[in-house]
Amino acid sequence: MFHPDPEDNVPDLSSGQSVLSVIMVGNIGSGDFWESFKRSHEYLNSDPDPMDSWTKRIVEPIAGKAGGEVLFPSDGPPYHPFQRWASRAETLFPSPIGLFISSEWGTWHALRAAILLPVKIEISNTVSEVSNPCLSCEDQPCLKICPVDAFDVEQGYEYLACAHHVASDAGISCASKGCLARRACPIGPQYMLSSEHAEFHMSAFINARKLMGEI
Ligand code: B12
Repeated sequence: MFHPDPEDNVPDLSSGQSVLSVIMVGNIGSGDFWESFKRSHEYLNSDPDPMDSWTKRIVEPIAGKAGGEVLFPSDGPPYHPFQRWASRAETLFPSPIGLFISSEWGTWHALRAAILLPVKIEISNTVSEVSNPCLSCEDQPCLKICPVDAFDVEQGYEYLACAHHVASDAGISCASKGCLARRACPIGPQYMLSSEHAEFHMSAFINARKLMGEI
């Protein structure tokens, strides 16, 4: 949770009230999150974007009871700066592959929703002394392993090169177990997504690119 500053670009509530607290909702790794999702009717019925609609069904009533509203990472474009907001709520750092990283669970978190509240909730955050683990990572395997060099510190993330590779026969490892670069990171391997969970996101990524006519 965090108390937004103007630079966070948190919009007002639809009533015009200012947002005084933001609760970030997400998952770290697969675990119970993935098992609960797999039991949802959204997943079992193969709804379009089932994780988004499942999250919406669960989180919106909770926010509504507290007089709040919910924003989702997929709202957009333009997208809300969920990575920035997550790094205001937790100690997270930018990694060279664009994903944000924790010194504990690596890049294995994802954001599912942000609950905006018109009240200021007390936060008992302890000040964290940890620094960005990427700064002391000499080998940087995440930047070396991608077969199509989709990650370039200067050029950024070449997502079309990534998508073409993942959709090809040569990209079967990324498609079925998740991004090779993300898996090469030495931080928090115990939080790595299960193959089934990773494959779900990779196929959503590829199907969206196909729908857009990009690959
Ligand atoms: C558009 C998008 C994509 C596009 C990227 C297009 C492109 N040209 O880069 C596509 C569809 C390709 C994509 C793919 C994936 N994405 Co994406 N994506 C987004 C989305 C919806 C919007 C990003 C955005 O434009 N934000 C707007 C800006 C203004 O927000 P911001 O927080 O201020 O931006 C900060 C970061 O973007 C960061 N940043 C951005 N690029 C870079 C690059 C470098 C080098 C660094 C250091 C920082 C950095 O700096 C900004 C300032 O803080 C976000 C959700 C969201 N709403 O943020 C997810 C999000 C970033 N994606 C996420 C993920 C996990 C993925 C995938 C790994 C999913 C998968 N298939 O498993 C893939 C593959 C990427 C990979 N192999 O690394 C997660 C990241 C979680 C994390 N640990 O950081 C997010 C937050 C979604 C979520 N639900 O959690 N994604």
